[in-house]
Amino acid sequence: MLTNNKNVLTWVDQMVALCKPAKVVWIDGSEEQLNALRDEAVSTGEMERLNPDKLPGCLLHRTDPTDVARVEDRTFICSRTKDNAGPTNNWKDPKEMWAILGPMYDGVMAGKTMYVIPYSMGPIGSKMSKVGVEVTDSIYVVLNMDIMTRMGKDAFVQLGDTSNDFVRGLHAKADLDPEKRYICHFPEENWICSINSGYGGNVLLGKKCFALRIASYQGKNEGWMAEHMLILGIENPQGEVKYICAAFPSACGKTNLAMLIPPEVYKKQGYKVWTVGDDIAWLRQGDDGRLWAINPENGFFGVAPGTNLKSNPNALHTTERDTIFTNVAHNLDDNTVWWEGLDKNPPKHAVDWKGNPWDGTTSTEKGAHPNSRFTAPARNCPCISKEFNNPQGVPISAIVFGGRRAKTAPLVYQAFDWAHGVFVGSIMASETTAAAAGAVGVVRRDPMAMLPFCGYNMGDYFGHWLEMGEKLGDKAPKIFNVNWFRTDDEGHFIWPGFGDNMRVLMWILDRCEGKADAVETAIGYEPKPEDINIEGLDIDLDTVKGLLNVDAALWKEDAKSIEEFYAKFGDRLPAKLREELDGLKARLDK
Ligand code: OXD
Ligand code: MN
Repeated sequence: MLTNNKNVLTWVDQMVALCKPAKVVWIDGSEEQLNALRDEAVSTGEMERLNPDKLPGCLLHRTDPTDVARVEDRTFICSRTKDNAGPTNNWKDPKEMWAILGPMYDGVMAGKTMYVIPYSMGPIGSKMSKVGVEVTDSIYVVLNMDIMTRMGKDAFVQLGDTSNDFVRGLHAKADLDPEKRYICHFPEENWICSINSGYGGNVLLGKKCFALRIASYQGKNEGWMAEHMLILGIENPQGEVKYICAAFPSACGKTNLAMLIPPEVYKKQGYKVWTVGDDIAWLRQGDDGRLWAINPENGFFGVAPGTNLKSNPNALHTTERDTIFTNVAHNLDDNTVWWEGLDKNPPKHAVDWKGNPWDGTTSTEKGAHPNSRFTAPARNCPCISKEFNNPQGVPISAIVFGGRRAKTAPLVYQAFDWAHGVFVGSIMASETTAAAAGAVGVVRRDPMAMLPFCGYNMGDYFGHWLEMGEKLGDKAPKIFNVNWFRTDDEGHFIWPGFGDNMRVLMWILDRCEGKADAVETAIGYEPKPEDINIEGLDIDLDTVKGLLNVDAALWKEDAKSIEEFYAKFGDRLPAKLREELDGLKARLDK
């Protein structure tokens, strides 16, 4: 036992009585204990040790082929009333859900070991951090939680001996039956239950389940925000660093933006970019009135395919040691890993993500699953911010929303004020691409990129955003929207993206500091085209003008779709947002 906290001890006793494991192991976080677990996982075949010279400390794992991604249709918010979960979440009455889950957990760990994982989301010692305890029957979970959180006995020190403010997480792999897979959240009880999955997003309960779904609810009650946002710092040649938070729907390049390499024009002047986080931000008003952010995580759970020396060299270097790879291809020639988009040399002698022999030089099948992952410690990242462990977090100058729009949204625009910025975030959307099944060009609304992650009624969530703005007053960060994905008539991306996105972030920071002018349009403030630095790029001023073009007809169409989307929320939609929509329509008509 690593704690005297009776709330923890009682709960763990209850979980032992329910799951009936043969053995209980408390995870203290020591290297000794972790090494023994690594050895055990390797000896049972759960994991494979990779080349110790090329990938020291790295392990490979394959999940069940039916268990490779988050399962939104099996994810539930079990608040006491359906209204509290809102129209965008699956809801079940907590009692009904327990009636389903209870029998499934009963004896589920018979003959197995239960690992009790104490962990802190956020730096130990920070007032912004929160503690969770996850019990699981999976060593893979323990080893991933070690990378993704501050795991071990210090988390119990952070919790203290009497507090009951910890998130309970119960995970059992059971028999991985997709029909019986449940990812359930009980926000009013501080509880998460996950069963029949071994895939990261469903079982590393500190991440999406706690740090977004439960934490968003806690944040609303406690006056702070848990957001699906990266945090990055831009250091100018004088050594001053300004921080930006940015929210994008899944698979829009958050990790790449968080770790971007400045283009030559900025590099030569001495600008640097620092990563604080790539997925989640917890934001709180500081004593100085400004908004401060921490990254509650301690590592990166990134998508491997497409990560390469051009798209994201920093991510690639981050994965060179002490990393867990999941569902990538295993190169047997040198016992390393490979994925589509890593390089042009797929291995000949390999094992694919399903565990079958695979010849990358001839096979038409993919070697790595499109959602294969690396779990890598933040400390490995060459551009990790020196404020990463700062218990105060970092002060935020700008909040950036973005989506994937072929024509509608311009490269960048600024909201008129905070409330308008909340409107801009609430209408965030992406168009489906040919890469996904289903119709192309269908608009999916994903407000603040939180659609799958908001743990309560999203109408109330918008209300909470508006309240935060009132609290922050003139100290509030400025809010922007970006779109890297405008296409020409042949469907090619016009903007180069990747590191060059910094050119847009620079205008954003200049706006925050009152150094750049803007043009007022119906949708917000836009840059003057000449204020986007295109030195060294293959595009000219006319192209920038095109990227900034606002097509009123398209926006009027969009306003109709926003109207429909808003209708879902009924009277839980703050009146202010309806006013913002009316304001947009009136401006478009002018
Ligand atoms: C993620 C996601 O895995 O947003 O970060 O889906
Ligand atoms: Mn994410």
